[in-house]
Amino acid sequence: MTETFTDIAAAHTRAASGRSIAASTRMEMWQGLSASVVDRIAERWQATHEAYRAGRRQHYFSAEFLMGRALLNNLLNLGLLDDAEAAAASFGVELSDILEQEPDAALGNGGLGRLAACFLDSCATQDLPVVGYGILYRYGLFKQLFEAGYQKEAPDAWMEEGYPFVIRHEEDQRFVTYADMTVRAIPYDMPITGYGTDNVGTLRLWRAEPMEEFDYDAFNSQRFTDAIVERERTSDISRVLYPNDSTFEGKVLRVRQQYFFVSASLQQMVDNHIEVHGDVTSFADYNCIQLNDTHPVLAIPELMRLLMDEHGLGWEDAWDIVSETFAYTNHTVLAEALEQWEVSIFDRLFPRLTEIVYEIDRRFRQDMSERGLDGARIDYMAPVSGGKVHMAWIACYAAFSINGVAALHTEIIKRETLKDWHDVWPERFNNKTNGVTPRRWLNQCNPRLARLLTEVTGSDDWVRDLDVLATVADAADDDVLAQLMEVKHANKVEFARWIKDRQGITIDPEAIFDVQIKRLHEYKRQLLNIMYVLDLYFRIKDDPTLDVPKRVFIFGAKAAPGYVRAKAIIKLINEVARLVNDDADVAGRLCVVFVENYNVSPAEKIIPAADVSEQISMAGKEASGTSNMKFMMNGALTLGTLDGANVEILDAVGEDNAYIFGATEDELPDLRRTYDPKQATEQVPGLKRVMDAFVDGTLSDDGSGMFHDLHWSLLNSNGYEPADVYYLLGDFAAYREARDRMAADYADQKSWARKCWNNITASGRFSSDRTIRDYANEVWKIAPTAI
Ligand code: NBY
Repeated sequence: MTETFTDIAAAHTRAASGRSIAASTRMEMWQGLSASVVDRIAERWQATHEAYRAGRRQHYFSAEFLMGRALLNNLLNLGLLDDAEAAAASFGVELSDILEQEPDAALGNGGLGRLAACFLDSCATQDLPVVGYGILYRYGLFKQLFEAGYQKEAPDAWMEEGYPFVIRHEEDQRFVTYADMTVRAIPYDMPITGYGTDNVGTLRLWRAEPMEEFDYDAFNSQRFTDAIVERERTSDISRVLYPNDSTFEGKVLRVRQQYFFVSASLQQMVDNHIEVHGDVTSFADYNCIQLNDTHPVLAIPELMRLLMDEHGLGWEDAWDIVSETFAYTNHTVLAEALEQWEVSIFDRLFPRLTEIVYEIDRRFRQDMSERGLDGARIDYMAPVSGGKVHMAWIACYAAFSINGVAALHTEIIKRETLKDWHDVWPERFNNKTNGVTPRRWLNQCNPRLARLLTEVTGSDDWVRDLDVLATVADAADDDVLAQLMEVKHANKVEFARWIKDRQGITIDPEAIFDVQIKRLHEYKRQLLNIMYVLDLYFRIKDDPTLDVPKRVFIFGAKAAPGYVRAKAIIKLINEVARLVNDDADVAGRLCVVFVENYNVSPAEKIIPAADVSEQISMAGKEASGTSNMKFMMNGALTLGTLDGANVEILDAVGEDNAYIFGATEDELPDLRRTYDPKQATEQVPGLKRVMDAFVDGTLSDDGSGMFHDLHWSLLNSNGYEPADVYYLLGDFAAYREARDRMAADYADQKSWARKCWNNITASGRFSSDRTIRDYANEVWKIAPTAI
């Protein structure tokens, strides 16, 4: 008798609960179904390991992987959704209720970490021999709570109730040595299934543990607590994800984390290579490493150390291998984000690596002076200068490929951020515009639209090849457009129910859903967004007969816990929400919703319901953006500046299908020269009223002064930065014009629907499958290897 999926799921559920199915919780059912999925793929996972072992392979090093939930994604990839529905039905519960039990694996901050997750999905789906390496943080990105409108942080103990999707591999442990301690690195592997393939990829996450279970001598002497404390010091390394997404923080524990996962991963890679190919000399022929920003750049000196100290190579031979192994991706042009570690920290933690870094520095300086660079420039570019180790400079020197994440961003790093390197090695630079996986961000999160697309294109081929959608760009007759609007409406109804359940807020699905979801940062300009809302509110108060369409303004954003001004903006949005939502004069016309604890799973509910995608960063600051792509795929129209990948979205859809406003990156320097925010405040109608509301008691910051600070920063220079660094007041009028026009256009539902369709069908180039194909062909030089 063959066992059905239901039998297997029931067995695993009973194993998880130790009780009957009837007495098992939905959480235990989630455990049972998840274990059944792992059971189902184990043989293929093993076969994939073996298929990739001897060939050329790619290794994606990232301090962050923002995976979100795994169960539904795996069920869809494996074609097990119906089986899972049947299992849930036999348990007497809804599958959706079981799925809602799953915590998000939030091992990342935002775009950078989520990009890594989309990339793994695309690698698996395209049978590419790629493994991701990172850290199994015990605490993921903090949980956000609102108290009186303020953000509060709570720990996210996401694995506490057990997590079947990571498998511990004790036998593959490595030791990582610091000057003051040696720790065990234990790998936990997460299977990465692809859509429509038998291959199963791997994400390897390392966890730090003490060398021995207990220091028994200390334990049995008078030093009981010392022994416990020592154990904790070790486990600290993988304890928590640092919650900064845009500013460098030179904490010792952070650099320990970085060294921890790159050292363990490299040791394993070198060991594997020797096992298969005999010795290290051919390492770079078979291995390539992509560095996701500078967080894993310690891998460069660490690989030097391993090749020289552990495997007997001389400097030149080791450097030849290193300089053919690494490729580096830059994700930001913000100066405050660039990692620069105090030499003294390096010296204290890993003296041998410090020696190696100094030798890289010495040779770099010599190399550059032979090329005729002047002393000042050499000193600026040097790996070590001013008592700091410059991680980006080490990356640029050692890597054979340096890429930005959108066309505009790549041009900016070539021209400014990394100009000196581009002058010396222009051939190293290339662009890889980001993408997002259409499995999670369309097929999975928007089943209604997925059905429509399958119907119109005649098959579900688009799930693996999003370019297929372009073939039906002109196929939208009135019937298809009507169906598209029905899909959107149904998604909005569903979102309205979700937010009602979650936060008790009632919203009207007939209104325009206008959404900005991303980390809270001044450059992303959530403040500009809420200033528009305030202005619109005052306009309606002034003239209740004003003919404006109903609007729901949706925000989702976490602020780094130490980013005081970002937290002030959260408080401000919440206060505007209170003002607007409590005012009977605008009831039914305006509503502001701040989705608490924004994360991958909430994004999957919000994006399919969105009409308007707010992508309003100051031009030149957002490297790419990826939510812009998710919205486009789901039929929301972009309201944005010419920044990051918005430029390419505009290029893909044409200007009739996007709402673009504001100063461009090349205009800003000139505009800035004469820019006077005080004058703008006086001259732009309505702007002063909005600014005054920050400080005249209309909005309360409970006497903290934080709204005064926001007001002040828009109008005054602090000596380091100009007033209104991010040009909110300069772009306000253009933003309002575009946003008003967009809202008015919404009234013509058929023409709006056609724009949505044009966005969806033009989104093929923003599939991460395309991005990954470009990396695989142009940088990694790897080929699909189906099992
Ligand atoms: O990377 C983001 C960019 O802002 C966005 O434009 C781009 O689309 C995305 C993917 O390329 N950068 C980002 O998310 N950065 C971080 O999350 C981050 C995290 C940690 C640190 C710095 C940045 N850190 O220094 O610890």
